[in-house]
Amino acid sequence: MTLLDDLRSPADLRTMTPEQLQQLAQEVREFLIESCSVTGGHIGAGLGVVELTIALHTAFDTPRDQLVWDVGHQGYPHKVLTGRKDRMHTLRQEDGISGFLKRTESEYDTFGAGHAATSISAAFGMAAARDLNGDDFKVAAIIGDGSLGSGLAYEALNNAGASDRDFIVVLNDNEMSIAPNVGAMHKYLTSVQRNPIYNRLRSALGEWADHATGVFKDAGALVRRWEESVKAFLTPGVLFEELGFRYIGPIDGHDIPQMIETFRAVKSFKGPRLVHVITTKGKGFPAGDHGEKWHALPPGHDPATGKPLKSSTANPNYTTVFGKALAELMDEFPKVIAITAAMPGGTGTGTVEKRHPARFFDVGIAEAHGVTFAAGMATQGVRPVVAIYSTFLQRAFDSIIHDVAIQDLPVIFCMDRAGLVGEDGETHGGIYDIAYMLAVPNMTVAAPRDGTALVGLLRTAMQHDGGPFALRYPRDVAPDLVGPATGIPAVPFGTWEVLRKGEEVAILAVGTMVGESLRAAEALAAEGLPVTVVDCRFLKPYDASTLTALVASHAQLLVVEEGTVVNGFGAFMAAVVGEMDPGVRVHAHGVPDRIVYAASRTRQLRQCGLDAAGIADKVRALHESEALAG
Ligand SMILES: Cc1ncc(C[n+]2csc(CCOP(=O)(O)OP(=O)(O)O)c2C)c(N)n1
Repeated sequence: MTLLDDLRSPADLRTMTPEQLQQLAQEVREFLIESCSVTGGHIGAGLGVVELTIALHTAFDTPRDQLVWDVGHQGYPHKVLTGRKDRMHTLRQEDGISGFLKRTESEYDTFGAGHAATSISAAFGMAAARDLNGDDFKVAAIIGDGSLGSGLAYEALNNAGASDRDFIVVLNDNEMSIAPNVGAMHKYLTSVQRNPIYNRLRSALGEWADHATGVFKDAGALVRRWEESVKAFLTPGVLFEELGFRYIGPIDGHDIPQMIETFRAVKSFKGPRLVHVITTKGKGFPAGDHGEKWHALPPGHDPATGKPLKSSTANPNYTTVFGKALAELMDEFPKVIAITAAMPGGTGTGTVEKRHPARFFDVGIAEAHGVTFAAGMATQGVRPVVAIYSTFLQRAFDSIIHDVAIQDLPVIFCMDRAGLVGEDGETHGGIYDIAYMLAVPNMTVAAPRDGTALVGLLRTAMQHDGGPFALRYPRDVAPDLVGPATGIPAVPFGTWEVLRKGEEVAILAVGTMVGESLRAAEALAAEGLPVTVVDCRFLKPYDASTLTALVASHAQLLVVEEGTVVNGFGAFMAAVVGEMDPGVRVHAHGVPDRIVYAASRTRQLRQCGLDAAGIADKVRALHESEALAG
């Protein structure tokens, strides 16, 4: 039996010796490396905070004290220590435990997350409610240095620092976002890390002053005053101090006894305080602590090297197609630049960083800023391509309307992970972008059915002499092999393509749903039900002449989209067709109005009826209802 096998709850940690806690850290690390090699997952961040998690649960009285982890991807050690070790083999799977933290999963998960930089706001809200309720537990937000670059984090610090509430922020500084961190805050933290000498002196003096008695009492007060007056010049955490936080650190985030001692002391301090902890992302991974490489690993990898056990022969995914095409098209379009919000690898824009470094901008985890920054560039004749996942672009909705659309600026939005995203689950689902982009005046909205169409539409967007242009594409392998961008023509603006002609029912398919609809049509044709299939690659502006012809020749239109059915393309078409010919029925078939939880993307599509079988079922049902009505 190991210590980890014996652990029943975090309360057990509080009875362990420092040596046992150290051994436990080793066991947790080994367990996670092994377990994630089967399930896959975000291993890097968790490996970096094994000791920090142990120290927090030891020093704080969890679950009474509330720990609020930012993003939640670093929560694997927290899961293992809070009774979920035996379910780790179900991580990120259908009906399994989440890859992030989730209130319904454990009383220790105080606040659900997945998006970055919410922890300080949420934790400060909890502290405010605690005070209103007359409670006295502790609340601590644990946020990474990458997420600290986000506007939301500053808004929260600004709000909390002006209060005198009992409130703690733990800054987990590993110098990494997913990629190496960027920005002035990062530079500042690095300089703080490298200059801990004064801080140590200050802590020692402060402690002495606090405990000075007798003849030294006056000297103690003097030291306190000196500390106050010089700290503005010398304290490493002066920025946080100026924001109203008492700064403690930097401390070694792998030294469990030092952290426990610090957190215990910090618990007794008053007002907002920030503890700066230095950790190494991916620590202990057998192949080295390479933070970015081990950020996330696929299911079925070699625990020693991180390499997948099965080699993949599949086509490249849309991200790869996009990144390569963008870098190539930028040779032809000298005014185009690329913007990422801390995800050069995830969005494929790392290719631009290599090929056109001066035309590549990583703004950090700052989606709203990234969009308004793009708007500013667009006023100067530059054509920005903003590559942000559909789910994270939600953060920038106001910037899209207020800064881009109202001024009709030619910003190109490339929304990767649009649609169902599989194992990352409900926090990362890209199912709202059709609804939110269609609602924006001046916005062109387009979706490719394959990789070649993605490149063609990207070219169309770069050539388009108009306002903003949004392109959505899925977390999936492209169904085709894509040639060099130079050989791929633009897709004619605002057009649809009729791919298959049938009778009675026409399927208006969007992006990923084109292939599924064609497969459905094939099955239906074999049953004597020939249906029309249209690739609606432009959702807005829609192809009015093709739509008019379809309305004239079909009794029913089935709009199929990998996005929420509420206010999506189906709803849009229903309104348009209702005006054209109220006799034609329009049915919206998309992601139902419910939360779609983690499962493989294939399973999620099945659950929503968004695969060939589900689409064919829908057509059959329409046909039967028409036959009954007729
Ligand atoms: C709003 C938002 N944008 C982007 C992401 C993608 N993302 C997940 S983790 C991460 C890096 C977080 O870095 P940091 O806060 O330093 O935490 P660490 O991974 O180092 O623990 C990013 C960019 C996200 N989760 N949320």
